[in-house]
Amino acid sequence: MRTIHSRYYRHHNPASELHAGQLVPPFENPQRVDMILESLQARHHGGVVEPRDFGLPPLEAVHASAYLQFLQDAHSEWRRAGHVGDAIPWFWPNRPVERSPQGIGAKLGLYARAGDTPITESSWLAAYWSAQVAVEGAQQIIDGQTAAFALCRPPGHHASRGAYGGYCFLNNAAIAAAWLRRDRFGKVGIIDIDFHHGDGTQEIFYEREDIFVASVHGSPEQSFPGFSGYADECGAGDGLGANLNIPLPKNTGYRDWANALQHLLHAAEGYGVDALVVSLGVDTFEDDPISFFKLATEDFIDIGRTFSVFAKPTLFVLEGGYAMQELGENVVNVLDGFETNLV
Ligand code: Q9C
Ligand code: ZN
Repeated sequence: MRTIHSRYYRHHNPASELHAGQLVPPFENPQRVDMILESLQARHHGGVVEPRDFGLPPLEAVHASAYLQFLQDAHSEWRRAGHVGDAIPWFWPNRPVERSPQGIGAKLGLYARAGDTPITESSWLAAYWSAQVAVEGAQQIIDGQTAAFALCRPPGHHASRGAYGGYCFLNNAAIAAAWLRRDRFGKVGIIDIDFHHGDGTQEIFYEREDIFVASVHGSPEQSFPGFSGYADECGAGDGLGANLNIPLPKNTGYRDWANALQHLLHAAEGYGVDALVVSLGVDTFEDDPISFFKLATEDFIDIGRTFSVFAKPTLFVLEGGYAMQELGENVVNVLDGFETNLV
């Protein structure tokens, strides 16, 4: 399958990340994409193309315009306030906000859902093109490709309609799903297999019946984001029954994890989805530095195979995965598992 990729991924490159009370080198860094590109090339994948520029409309279908404006202005406001380096939030309202804040400090607290995602001078550029990569992938599915891989960076599934965090600014998978839905497909499914609960994606589509969202992830009692991802979150209003969560405990291995994925796909089938967006995180890997599942490198081949058996137009959208040494192999294993089953 074809890979869509933008060279602007390098433009989000923060100096450090707030992790367990320390500023450490970011887990989510440009080298991740380098590793994946290297494996794609080594294993002769179906070519890498740059996205077209679809502009702001696909982003505005999913995100609030005040939020998009904030992302574009945040770092210059940070500098105008006399701050140096990357913009990192340090206080939060933690209550309903009655008036829009004017200072950059308060704005960061209003729009950030976590302190782990610095905003640099060119983060917007990288996030914008990451989203365009996802839209281009969706467009290729609309134009008749059976599968495509959107090599997005920064990732997206923690970004909600009006908030960033968990390394995410724009919800690439949600933007792609909304694009697929608008242009051609009646019901779109998002299957999120990143280790972390896709809280942003869940929130964006929680009341919509035309986009089915399902996620398997580390249990909220034990892992980020911690405020959502419980099994009783089933959607609301028109979207009741269109959201499905399977949280799993520490040290879950492939057998249990794969059963959960089967369950998600079975539910998506029952719901009648006619295209799939896969939020593809490989931070379920046993040696991932910030996660606690026990999937092995070979298991990712079987994951790809499982999606190919589902036999719907499928867009893979990259999310997390931080074990640098095996990252490329794990990701390409999913794509290979998907493709080898087709022959
Ligand atoms: N102390 C994705 O995989 N960071 N995001 C918290 C842990 C949260 C992961 C740091 C991890 C977010 C796309
Ligand atoms: Zn993750």
